[in-house]
Amino acid sequence: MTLELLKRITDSLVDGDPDATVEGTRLALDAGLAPLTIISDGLVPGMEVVGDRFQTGEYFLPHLIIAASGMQQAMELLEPELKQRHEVVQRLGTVVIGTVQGDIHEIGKTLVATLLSAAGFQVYDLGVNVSAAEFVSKVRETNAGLLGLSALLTTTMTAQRQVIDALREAGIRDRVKVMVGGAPVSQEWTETIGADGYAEDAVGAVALAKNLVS
Ligand code: B1M
Repeated sequence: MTLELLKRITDSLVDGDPDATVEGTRLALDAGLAPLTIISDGLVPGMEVVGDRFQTGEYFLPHLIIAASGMQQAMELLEPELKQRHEVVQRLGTVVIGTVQGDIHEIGKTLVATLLSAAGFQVYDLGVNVSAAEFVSKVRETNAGLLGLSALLTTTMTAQRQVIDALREAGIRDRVKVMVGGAPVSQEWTETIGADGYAEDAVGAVALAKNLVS
């Protein structure tokens, strides 16, 4: 039953049927599945198949857009559940997060922001296509101890380095820990650009954030 429900969600993304994605997500929640299981075992595998088919030329941009719309609508259902299940008693710290300039991929970044918020961080999500100057300005304004930079394209991950350089130029690099993530990002890249930490997924990002602020 559980596997069937998760497969139904995965298939709905691959088939480009956002209504079925939302319906499957609602059924999975009603059946008592944890929101994180629905994301990691239902939604993410579907997005991976869509991405792979795009890469091999079997799918085109409209397929990506339709699948992303299904995933986003499902996330709207799951976000309140994710937050509700982590009753927050104290603020762990302040995080500014966004997707770097030139990059409009928002699903992974938003998932990271949601889980950080659910874990007890005060989160300022600047959205997508965020310039280095905007990141610097928000870190200053909020006095955030942590900055999260998401990049999904090999062509935009270099903007993560530009943000770190901009923090240094603004004289506030030592006041904020920088964590980076996104599909093309690696530990090696993190060290190359002088970031403070890298997480492969949203759950890992929460653990890393707690570690960096402790
Ligand atoms: Co785009 N896209 N896309 N896309 N897209 C990828 C990334 C791609 C790998 C597809 C492919 O070719 N297989 C490829 C990049 C290739 C590369 O650079 N090596 C690609 C491309 C080429 C493009 C365009 C250039 C296509 C074009 O126009 N010809 C274009 C670029 C637009 C731009 O940004 N300037 C483009 C556009 C789009 C859409 C707009 C259609 C849509 C995004 C819609 C939206 O976000 N609102 C889209 C989508 C949906 C994808 C795929 C299919 C799925 C991304 C996603 O949402 N995954 C993607 C293929 C893939 O990843 N398999 C692809 C689900 C999400 C939960 O995972 O985002 O990886 P992810 O986030 C994870 C981790 O990475 C990590 O945690 C998250 C949760 O576990 N993480 C962090 C992310 N940020 C983090 C930050 C952290 C820590 C962890 O700390 C701060």
